[in-house]
Amino acid sequence: MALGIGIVGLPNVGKSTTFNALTKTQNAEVANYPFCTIQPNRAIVPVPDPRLDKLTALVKPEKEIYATVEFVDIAGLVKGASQGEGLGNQFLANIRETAAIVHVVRCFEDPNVVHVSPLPNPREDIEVINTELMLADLQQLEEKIDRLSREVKGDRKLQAIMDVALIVKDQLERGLPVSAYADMESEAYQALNREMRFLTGKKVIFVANVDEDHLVAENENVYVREVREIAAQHNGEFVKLCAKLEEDMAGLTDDERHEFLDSLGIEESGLEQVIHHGYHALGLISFFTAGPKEVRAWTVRRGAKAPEAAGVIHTDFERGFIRAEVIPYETYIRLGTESAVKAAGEMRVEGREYVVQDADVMHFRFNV
Ligand SMILES: Nc1nc2c(ncn2[C@@H]2O[C@H](COP(=O)(O)OP(=O)(O)OP(=O)(O)O)[C@@H](O)[C@H]2O)c(=O)[nH]1
Ligand SMILES: [Mg+2]
Repeated sequence: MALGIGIVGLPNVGKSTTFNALTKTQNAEVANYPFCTIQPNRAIVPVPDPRLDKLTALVKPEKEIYATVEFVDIAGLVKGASQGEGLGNQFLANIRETAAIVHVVRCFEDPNVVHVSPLPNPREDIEVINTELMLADLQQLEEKIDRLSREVKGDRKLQAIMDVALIVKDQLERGLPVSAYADMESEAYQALNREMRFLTGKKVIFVANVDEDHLVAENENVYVREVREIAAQHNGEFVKLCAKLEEDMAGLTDDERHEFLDSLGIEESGLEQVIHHGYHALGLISFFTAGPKEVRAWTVRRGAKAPEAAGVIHTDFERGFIRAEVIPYETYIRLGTESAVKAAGEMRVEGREYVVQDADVMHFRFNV
């Protein structure tokens, strides 16, 4: 299962350019007029992970398999989208399925690119999108509350869900996103969200799309600063990138790309940052499996115990879980091979209560 991230923003802010760069393909038509994206574009992309590469270099398997993220690129949203204005509304359903949102904000000035307003105005732009997302959530929730108010008479257990629904509705009416709800871990909220898939309940990664000149830290423009501030206020992640540049880099080899980034004084490409912030926002970590056939990265919740991690690979592994053999990543790299780790007595045998650590190299014993 790939982790899903939906890309939202006003028209012509660089969503499809970012999407194309992310997917290293050219399948989302990029054009200088609003509403260029008509059908949602989806792509599943590998999560770059230098640790996995290092492990692969040691193990020399037949295949190296990265964890994956699915990106969904939709048409730009405009004021009134939740009421059917523009083309955005019909695509919001595609965003509901995703786990997190990338909110692309225009921070570049280019008289040649048609835009809703002549100059970027991140605060206003973000506001427009957030309002539309909240209105879409509110609309859907009102219908749900109608249904619930009937159903709750026959099933008192639904009252807890109804209570949450009413609090969230009140919040939305006051202009607060669903994510402002205090107890998102509660069973009632989770049950409600499983059905509603609230747009404004998702983690957000704000992406400031700048032009080349403003990419380096010394030369940061006011727009970027504003997005960074707003991201912090919203408890969101923040990434600065130049979509155009990312797209150009998509054609380069890994080595060429790193050389290029070095010359700009940047460590990680904007796209790698988007993916990593996505992982972070969602509280996800990777663990690895390593054998002669394949070295592979898997995705699991931070805090997950060994049987849950086993279940990511196969449900049988979880059902019949006996134990996990674990080599911490650093140990593997230090000693170089699994047999060296075993010989040094550093391979650990862990049970059901073991909490998986980021980059653990794992092997599961099971019996079904
Ligand atoms: N100068 C400059 N132009 C950019 C940048 N990013 C995107 N553009 C241009 O802006 C225009 C729109 O880009 P898209 O990626 O299609 O925008 P979008 O957000 O997907 O637009 P819709 O799908 O219509 O909502 C294209 O002409 C891009 O080349 C950038 O960083 N700098
Ligand atoms: Mg587009």
